[in-house]
Amino acid sequence: MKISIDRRTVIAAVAGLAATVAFGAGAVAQQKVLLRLSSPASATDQRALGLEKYFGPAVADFATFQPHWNASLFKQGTELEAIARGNLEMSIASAQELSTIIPAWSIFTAGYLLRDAEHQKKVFSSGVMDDLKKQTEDKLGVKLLSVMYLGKRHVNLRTDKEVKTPDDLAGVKLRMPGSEAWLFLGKALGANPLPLAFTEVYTALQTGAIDGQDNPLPTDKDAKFYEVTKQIVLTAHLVDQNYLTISKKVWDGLTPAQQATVQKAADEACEAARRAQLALEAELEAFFKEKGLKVYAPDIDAFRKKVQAEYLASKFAKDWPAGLVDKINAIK
Ligand code: KDO
Repeated sequence: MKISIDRRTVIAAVAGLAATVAFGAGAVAQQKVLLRLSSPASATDQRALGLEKYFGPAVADFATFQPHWNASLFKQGTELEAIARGNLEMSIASAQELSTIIPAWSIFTAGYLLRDAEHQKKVFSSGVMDDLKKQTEDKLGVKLLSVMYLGKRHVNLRTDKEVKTPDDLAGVKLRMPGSEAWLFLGKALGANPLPLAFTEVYTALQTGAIDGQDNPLPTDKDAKFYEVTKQIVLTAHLVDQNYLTISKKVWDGLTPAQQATVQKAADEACEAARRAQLALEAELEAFFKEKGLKVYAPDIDAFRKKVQAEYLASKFAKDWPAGLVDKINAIK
């Protein structure tokens, strides 16, 4: 039998095939899970770099990682609510934010509790936080994937009077992120805390609306706070941690293999960012001195004593799970 195919049939067949391919590709693309992350972190922050390099590509087979930096999608502090409402898939959350919804989280907002990056990582994976993590999933629909090291927070001032003890911070207008737990930390340090969004801090320092702010050295460099301040007091009052979070609903919609890939990618990205932050912390003192800032250690014992006493006597401590401070301290 002779099969004859005319030109029109060929064109129609090719067009049909093209449509099938296009539709097929579209269908595959549509099946990809969209993972939008919103954070006030800048695109050059080590956490952002770590996630873009190690998280996005590792999940690309089944998910589109779409980060929005500089709080360009959601305002700082509103991300958890956005996830809970199904409007956002991922965020970089702080214990301070979590404590506004689940008060027990305030334990991780206490100054001079976590000792360093290693301690922070061990505490996160030790099991002592399991109950808090579970409550966060159940009440908020937010799953904590991994812990992120932001660095040791230090006081950074535009004034040049030296600070040795908490008394020297009396009356100093110290910007803190806008939540009760953050403001309490500023007060515990001896300062007069003022709430302000991270994205507004540079201008507030420049204009003198605030006398100072507190952040880890890598953040001070990244946000260029050294351009508008004169000194960094190495108070190391908080080993700051953030958590890489994902919507529990989105997580539950992934296959077990995809969940394992997301978890591994999250851990690797956070580990890379942690190493980068630590390396920067080790070298930045010299950078700031070169820029003309005074960088020095105050009487850390005086700060530690005051801050710890303030926290233990605070209303926050009443919400802390019994025995958790001791368990955290016992992790070596
Ligand atoms: C800040 O607002 O000072 C802070 O350092 C608080 C952190 O918890 C974190 O949210 C961070 O900002 C942002 O990611 C910007 O780096």
